[in-house]
Formats: sequence, C-alpha cells, structure tokens
Amino acid sequence: MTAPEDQPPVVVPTPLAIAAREASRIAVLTGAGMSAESGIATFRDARTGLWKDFDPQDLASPEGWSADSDLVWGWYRWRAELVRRSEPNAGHVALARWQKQAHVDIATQNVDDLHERAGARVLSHVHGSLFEPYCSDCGTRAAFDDTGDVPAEADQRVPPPECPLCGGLIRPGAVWFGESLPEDAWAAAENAVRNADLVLVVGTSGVVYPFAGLPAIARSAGATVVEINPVDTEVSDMADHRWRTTAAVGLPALVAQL
Ligand code: BV8
Ligand code: ZN
Repeated sequence: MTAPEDQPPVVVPTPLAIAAREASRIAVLTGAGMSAESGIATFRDARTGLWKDFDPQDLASPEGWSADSDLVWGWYRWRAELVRRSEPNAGHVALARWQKQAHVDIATQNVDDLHERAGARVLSHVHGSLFEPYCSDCGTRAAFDDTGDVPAEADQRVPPPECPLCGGLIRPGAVWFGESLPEDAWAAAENAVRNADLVLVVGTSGVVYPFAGLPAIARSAGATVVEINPVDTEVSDMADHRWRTTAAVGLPALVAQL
C-alpha cells in the first residue's frame, strides 16, 4: 500500500478549476457514491451494492412494507447502524469547507447524515432520511433513538415500533419507489440547480427520477454541469465535463485549489 505522500498529486481539470473559482452559486447533487469511501455500500455497484441481497422493489416500496414490515424495518435499522458506525470521508469534509467560502447548495439522494456530520448544511434530502422515522398512520415523527433493537444482519426481521399516539407502525423516513418526493425538498433542489452557475453531479448512476432529471434542468438553465464519478452514467451526456475520479479524491483537490 503506497503511503499518501507517495501518491502523484491529483490534477484538477483546468476547465473545472476555473469554473469552480469563478462560480458565485454552486449546486452539488450527490448520490450513494458520495458515501462509498465511508464504507457505505452503493445501490447498484454489483459487488457491494446494498441490493445485492435484496430486490429493491421488495424493500424500498410501500408494497414491500405492507408485505413484510419486519424485514423492511430490520433492513433500514441495520443500514442506520452501519451509517452510525461510519465516518464522513474527505469528500464530505471538502464540501463542508467549500460552504464556508462560497454559496454551495447540497441536494442529496442519500438518506445518511454524513454530509451533516462533516459540518455541511444540506439544502435538501430528496429521498428522506434514515434518522427520521414516522408513523405510517398518523405521520407523527418518532425519535430515532427510541426505535428499539439493532439487528445484527441486514435480513434480520425486527418488528417496527408502534406509534405512542395511535398505535400505528413506525416506518423508515425514506421516500420509497412510487412515493412522491417531499414537495419542499424537491422544490429546493430544483430551484438550486436553476440558479447555479456550476452544478456538480457526484456519485450517482442517474437512474432514479425525478432527481436524475436535475442535470438536464441545470443545463437548460445555463449552468456548467460537471460529473464526478469513476465511470460513465445515465447522466454523463448532460455534463459539460466528466471527471473520472472519486468523491474523496476529487472534491478535496478541487476545494484545495480554490
Ligand atoms: C416519484 C430511498 C412521483 C430509499 C430511493 C420518471 C419520472 C418520475 C418517476 C419515475 C420515472 N421513471 C420511473 C419512475 C419511478 C421511480 C424511478 O425512478 N425508478 C427507477 C428505478 C427507474 N421513481 C420514483 O418512484 C420516485 N418517486 O417519482 O414520485 C410519482 C409518484 C407516484 C407514481 C409515479 C411517480 C421515488 C424514488 C425514490 C426511491 N428511493 N432511496 C432507500 O434509500 O432505501 S432511491 C435510491 O437510489 C437511493 O436514494 C439512491 O441514492 C438512489 C439513486 O441511486 P444512486 O445514489 O445513484 O446510487 P447507485 O448505486 O445507483 O450509483 C452509485 C454511483 O456512484 C455509481 O454511478 C458509481 O459509479 C458511483 N460511485 C461509486 N463509488 C464512488 C462513486 N462516485 C464517486 N466516488 C466514489 N467513491
Ligand atoms: Zn401514529
């Protein structure tokens, strides 16, 4: 394993370096790849993807919940514990640092809290949060820490807690497939990309709509769009520049040269 000082310096592509220095409003759109270097599995990377053991429609959907709420609750509770035991990576820290010196809006698909734990403000969690469970009947928010046992395995069934007000089942605070995004979160994300000079798309496969439509909206509004991702994605053709690097390598180098 070569020590970091032996690594060749990361060269920020010049057009991106200039755009980042000149932009007065920046929007950063993040997906599961943003948290990959914190050890949180992504959704679709075959070898490690969260869904390698499960069919996403079985778990991240209202149908999955009504079919087996113990399995769904156990999977989300296990994921929340995984996040709690993880740390923000250098990419999360770089974005938090950038926010101290420029107008940087972060809109994320991620349901983890690693941006916040790095000290960043998140404008919008468009797919909700692992840490904001609520009653599936009356909608009352449940305190995450009161939500009981932590499963040892991802597929361990854990009965969801009951709502103290109405007895309904407490559900994960994530937005499932077929569910509408929280209106305020979506509006904030769309507004951010419509008003940004520079939009970074970091660590997303660009598969899930309507979030995956944001780079096109940014482009039509005149923003420079830059993708930071080791591989091509469904939204690569919406990018003016494609930097084939990772979140924890690219973002710190970009922010360091501002
Ligand atoms: C909705 C929460 C209205 C749960 C998730 C067109 C318009 C509107 C809707 C649709 C449409 N077409 C289809 C739909 C339906 C559906 C959809 O998009 N389906 C897809 C599968 C085709 N959309 C919806 O249902 C949405 N709701 O539209 O409401 C409505 C209402 C009723 C009826 C109709 C419409 C709701 C979608 C929300 C689903 N919930 N998550 C949970 O977390 O469990 S989605 C889930 O996928 C996560 O949020 C995740 O973030 C998201 C997207 O995945 P990515 O983040 O991109 O992660 P992925 O693994 O795919 O990719 C990782 C990337 O990182 C890769 O590119 C990899 O190369 C890269 N990477 C890896 N390592 C690194 C890295 N990059 C940088 N650095 C690294 N180190
Ligand atoms: Zn209730």
